[in-house]
Amino acid sequence: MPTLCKTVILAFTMGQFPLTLGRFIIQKQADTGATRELSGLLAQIGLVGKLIAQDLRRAGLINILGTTGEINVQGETVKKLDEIANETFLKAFHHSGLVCALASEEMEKPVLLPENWPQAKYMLLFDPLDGSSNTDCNMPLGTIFSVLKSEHKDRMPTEDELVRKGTEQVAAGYLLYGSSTMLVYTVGQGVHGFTLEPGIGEYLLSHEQIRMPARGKVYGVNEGNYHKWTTGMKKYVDDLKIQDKATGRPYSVRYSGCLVADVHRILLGGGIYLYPGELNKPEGKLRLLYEANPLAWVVEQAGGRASTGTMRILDVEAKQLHQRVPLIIGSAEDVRDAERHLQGQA
Ligand code: AHM
Ligand code: MG
Repeated sequence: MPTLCKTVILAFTMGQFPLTLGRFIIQKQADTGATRELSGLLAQIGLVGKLIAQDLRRAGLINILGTTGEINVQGETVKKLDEIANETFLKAFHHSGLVCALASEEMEKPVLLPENWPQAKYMLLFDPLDGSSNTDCNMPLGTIFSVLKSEHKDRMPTEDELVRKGTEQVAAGYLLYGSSTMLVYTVGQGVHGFTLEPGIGEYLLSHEQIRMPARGKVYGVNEGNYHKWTTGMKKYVDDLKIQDKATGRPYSVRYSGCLVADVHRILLGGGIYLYPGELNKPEGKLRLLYEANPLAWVVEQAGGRASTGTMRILDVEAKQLHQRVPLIIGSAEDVRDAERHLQGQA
């Protein structure tokens, strides 16, 4: 029996009919005060996710692995799939009537879309392909997105107006391309996860109102950077390896090289992910506007915590589009422990 039939029959026998992303968004529109445009925007991100997932599934067969030979604005090697995923976003949102500006990890400057103005007041920031070192070895990848709303009724936003604090987001989330494709998002009233049912090409609600455990048993960090860390950071990770009195075991390491996959694991099962500032690079590696902010909001909405080590991520003053920030994110108690160590209090 095809898997789809099994999914639907299982849902029926449990007295439910599977809820699609589209249906769920419309149902929630009234409760959350989301506008029709925001609902349309989220649905369009779902479509982009399906297109990227399709490319990733075939990547090893159609010569789209490897690099383009270019270096992006971050000084990083551009993978062919980075460029393809970015193009997919651009095509999906040009002339969509859904957003008036786009900004991405792969583009030095935002793209303004006057053709969508004044209908579209939203602005979309995204990392089209997170964890792109994983492309060539069939490991998980992600997409991260953050949505802002222009305050001006009478004019298009300027490029600078995309550079805003995390607390100003109106929607945020990610797509995870793993053993299945998932879309997880928040509009500020909890976090919901949808799994793509490949048989019908629909996202079905699989994780409603996700809540994170207050403490977990795993940590994710690139420990190859140990010698670059501050004393507090080294001590924190050293302490995680000591047998815990309550559980009788140390924390386990789980690090995939894909922020989305590592945060998703923690969102569901608890734990902590760290990309800290380093002695010679206190700003860390990850980007504030389209990596840290959206994931921080998702995690907070699920009861977790996201910090630079000294302050809440969502309160960090945004000064530049591609600004970097240290990121300590996960279960609230684990993040508080890390903060104590990083502030030299442990
Ligand atoms: P990317 O957006 O260029 O892929 O960079 C972000 C990635 C994260 O997904 C991941 O957690 C981290 O960078 C891995 O970095 P490192 O290879 O230094 O551990
Ligand atoms: Mg990334």
